[in-house]
Amino acid sequence: MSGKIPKSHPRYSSLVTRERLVEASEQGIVAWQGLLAHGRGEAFDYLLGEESVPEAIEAERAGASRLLSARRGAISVNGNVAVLAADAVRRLAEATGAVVEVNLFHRTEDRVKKIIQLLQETGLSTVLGTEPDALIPGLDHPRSLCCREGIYTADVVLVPLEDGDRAEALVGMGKTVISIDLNPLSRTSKAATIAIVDEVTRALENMARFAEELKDDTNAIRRAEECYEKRGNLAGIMEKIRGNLEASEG
Ligand code: PTJ
Repeated sequence: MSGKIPKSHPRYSSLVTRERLVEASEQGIVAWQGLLAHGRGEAFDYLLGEESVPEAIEAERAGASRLLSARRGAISVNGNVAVLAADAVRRLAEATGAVVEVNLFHRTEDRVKKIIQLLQETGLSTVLGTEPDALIPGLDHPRSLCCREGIYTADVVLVPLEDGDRAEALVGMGKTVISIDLNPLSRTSKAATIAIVDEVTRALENMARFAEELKDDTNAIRRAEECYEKRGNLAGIMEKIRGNLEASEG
């Protein structure tokens, strides 16, 4: 399908990404609702200049460092994340030792299996999610289902493209929550301990690179964690959006 999009199109890569997500919905990997979520993300990405702004890079370095210093790290993966960034998830998991767990809002067992297969095709040997044996307290939808070996006992959880109430519930369990969400105003960004406002493919690739670079440098890991201050970081992101809007007014 993406072969039909001319390479000369000014929005080529964005259109190819959309086609991949549409194909993955037809294959039962991405939820239909995931297409709507992607459109919302694209709008915020546009406002941010479709690049990883310095505030995002700083949060990505802090997030990768926090996963490296975790007692038990977990990376939660849904349909959109698997299609957009499976290989970066593998690299990040390998560099940090975090476990990968499929956790879905629109959960069906068929989707869980397909997403695990997609992740395993990158070379990831263990992916949790098919046999949840614990519940996140306070949630009455399928995202509460999780694995004791994974998200349930992790002290640090990375939640890309999340719905806000699970992020809040995980923080309520005393966990450090790292979110990736292009909407700086979302409940997820507000609830997270470290809120990365960046496109998920870029964000996970940057995090994987930072984790690979920093993994043996405990001083650099500590410095990256200490440098991050959420309120100032999100204020910088809002400033960037404001500046881009003002610049476009001419
Ligand atoms: O695969 P499932 O069943 O778990 O469903 C996944 C979705 C994404 C459908 C589900 O979690 C959902 O409905 O999420 P929301 O509540 O729509 O929130 C998704 C958030 O992710 C929104 O704030 C979007 O702005 C943001 N977002 C969408 N695409 C991207 C993104 N952020 C970063 N990168 C993206 N590519």
